[in-house]
Amino acid sequence: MILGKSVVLTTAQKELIRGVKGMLGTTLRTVPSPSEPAIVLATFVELQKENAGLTPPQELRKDSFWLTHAKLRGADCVVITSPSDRGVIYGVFALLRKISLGEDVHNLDEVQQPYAPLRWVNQWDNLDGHIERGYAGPSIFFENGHVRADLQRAHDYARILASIGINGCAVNNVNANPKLLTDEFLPELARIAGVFRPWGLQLALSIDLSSPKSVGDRDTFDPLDARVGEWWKQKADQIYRLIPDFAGFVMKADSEGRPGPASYGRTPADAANVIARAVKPHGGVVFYRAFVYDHHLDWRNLKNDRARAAYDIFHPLDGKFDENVLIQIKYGPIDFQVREPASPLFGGLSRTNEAIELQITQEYTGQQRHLCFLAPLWKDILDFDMHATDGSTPVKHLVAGHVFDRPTGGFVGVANVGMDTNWMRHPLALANLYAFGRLAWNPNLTPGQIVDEWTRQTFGDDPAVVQIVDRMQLTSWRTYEDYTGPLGVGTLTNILGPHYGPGPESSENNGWGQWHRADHQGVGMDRTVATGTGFLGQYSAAVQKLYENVADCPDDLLLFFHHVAYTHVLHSGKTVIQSMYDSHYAGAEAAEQNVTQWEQLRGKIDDERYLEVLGRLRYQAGHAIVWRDVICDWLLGLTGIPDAEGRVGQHPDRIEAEDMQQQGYTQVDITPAYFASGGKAISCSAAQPCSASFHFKGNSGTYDLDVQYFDLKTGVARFSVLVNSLPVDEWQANDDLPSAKPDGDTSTRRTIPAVALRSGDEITIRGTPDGGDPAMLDYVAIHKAQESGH
Ligand code: GCW
Repeated sequence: MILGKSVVLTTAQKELIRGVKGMLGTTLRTVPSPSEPAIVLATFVELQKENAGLTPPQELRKDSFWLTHAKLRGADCVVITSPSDRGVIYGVFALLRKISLGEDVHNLDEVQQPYAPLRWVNQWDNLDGHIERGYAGPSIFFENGHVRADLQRAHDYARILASIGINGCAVNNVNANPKLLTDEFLPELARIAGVFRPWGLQLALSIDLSSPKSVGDRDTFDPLDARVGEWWKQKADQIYRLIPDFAGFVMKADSEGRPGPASYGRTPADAANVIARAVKPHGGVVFYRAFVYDHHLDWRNLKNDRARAAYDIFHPLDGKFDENVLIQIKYGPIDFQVREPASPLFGGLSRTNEAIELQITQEYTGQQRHLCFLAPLWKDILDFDMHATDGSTPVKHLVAGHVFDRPTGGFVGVANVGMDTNWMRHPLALANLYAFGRLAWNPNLTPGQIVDEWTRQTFGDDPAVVQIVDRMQLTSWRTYEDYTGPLGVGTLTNILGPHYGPGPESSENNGWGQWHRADHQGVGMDRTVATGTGFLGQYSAAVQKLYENVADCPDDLLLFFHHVAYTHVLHSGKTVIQSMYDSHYAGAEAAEQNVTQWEQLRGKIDDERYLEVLGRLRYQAGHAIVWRDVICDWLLGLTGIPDAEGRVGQHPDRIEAEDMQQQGYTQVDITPAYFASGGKAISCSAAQPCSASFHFKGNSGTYDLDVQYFDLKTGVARFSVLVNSLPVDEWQANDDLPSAKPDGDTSTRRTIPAVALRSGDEITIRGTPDGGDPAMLDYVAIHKAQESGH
């Protein structure tokens, strides 16, 4: 039964009926008035009309809800109530979550308040349907320069977001196309707002500061020019006429080539405020991104440091932003790396609203091909005490506005879901979206609690499933860090390209960033006050003290803050170089173990998801070895310091393709050499299939064969493997990895399990090129078959 009238309450009711039917098989009836025990959905005002004596145990703020039980019109009722109708939806989802987790829902009396008022996702969708740093297919909002005709997926997305308490969604890329604000386009956006509305989700837009000039009729976009202010005001009024519940704007300016206030010698506060004033009468807000830095810094100057930029620019402006502006701050000072310290800017604004920006889409953390559950990373940042005042001031308090009693504050997650049925590409990656919503609602939850909720709701209660999935998720961040970028070195990915595979030299010697400064003697960025870039001086004294001295700095962030010799001994007792070798091996090993762990779940979850995840975990385990070998070979080449365990550069179980008997294939040098085992591969440029053969020299037995090849995006090459001319496997190199070259992005492993081999057998790999993909082969590794079988 509903008390109150709105489309949101009706949605809440439908969702409750659907959820109860789906989980318990019971069909609830809707009634105008309870004559028997009922579930009542009510705004608090309406509830009090029925029973004025009902008082919640805590004050109910906007979006919060109270789950309770009461006598209404003589019947015993379960009550879900909130000051806002949106809060009732959140309450319904909370009740459904409890049911699905098997919690006792009798005699409920619980108030839940969201931690921060603004909990948004950003989508980096372009109007042509492509999503910047999106890994799960095209946009659910845009196609061919327009809003999609069919917005079913946008509606479903709104439902997902409502289920985790998200109340705003900016639908377009922060590298914003000004066309969105044109008179022609706004009605199209109103259609998206229309499918969001029943879920209490508000539409927001990313905007380009130059709009008054680029799509408007002004000859300037100077934020201090009154005609520009007038343009924004008229634009805002027009938007609110079409979309009365419009949430506000997100702005990226003076960053990575975007226009900004600097063009007119104005400040970010000038830019933010002119727009904030336009939306203010309508209750709108402006999220101004602190991701502003110079990507043309002179890398030869060791004092230059991109990490300083946000604080250097925004701290002096503290107090200059209007009350409906929030500064949207990425969690770390660089850019969503696998490990960074909390941005000093969180502690640097006391008279300005803040929001934290987290990245759900795994741009630098494996792009949803690798498993990397980010809640533990986010949680470390949210709990980190900035010592912004004498008391404890963790980041979560600061961004929610609690420390300095700010009017608002927020959590923003860059989600980038796409048209893929499972939204994120990797079936286990949806846990990151879930975790973002849960932490934005309540950052005091632990990653363990969150993942456990997610696993049970996703795969059911089988203890083996829950245990294995939870463990894999909770260890996945460390595993990914171990084989990509340990000790705070930042990721060693190709930062100039797709940010995916290893590319350790790309981040140095250019203006985009100063990262690891690795040379023959040492590695790491000296960001100390004493001898470095002075970045550490942006933190409070207490935080500075944690990191300023090499001797105290925690190992996990050592190379972020210090440049040290490879022989420097860590708290762990290992040298830097040996620790790096070891963690790359440990990480690759852990990725392999995930495959065997997952295999224990065969038959315990549906085959479709079982096989999909298995394929992804196998791929990850193979690519973790690529990462391991590229980074370890690069370090060995740079330092000349051998691995004390004798592993790096030693691969006795490999047969290099260039050493095989070749037909049609030609040998090619790979540059840099560390992208291929032995620095070489073979390539088939013939029109015919090519082949490469060798004789197995080991003892007779059962072996797993790993075939390492390059899967270029420029075509779909085919491979087959034959033992004594009998085929044992064939496959297509049809992944859409983000490179057209043989490199750390495209190097791929195919494992052929349990092949019976006798000494002397001839093994042949046949490659059939296609288009621009010359079926390149790197090596074959042969090892004793794993016990579990595949
Ligand atoms: O990490 C970088 C990404 C860009 C992104 C930018 C930003 C939308 O590589 O793709 O642009 O951050 O956050 O603005």
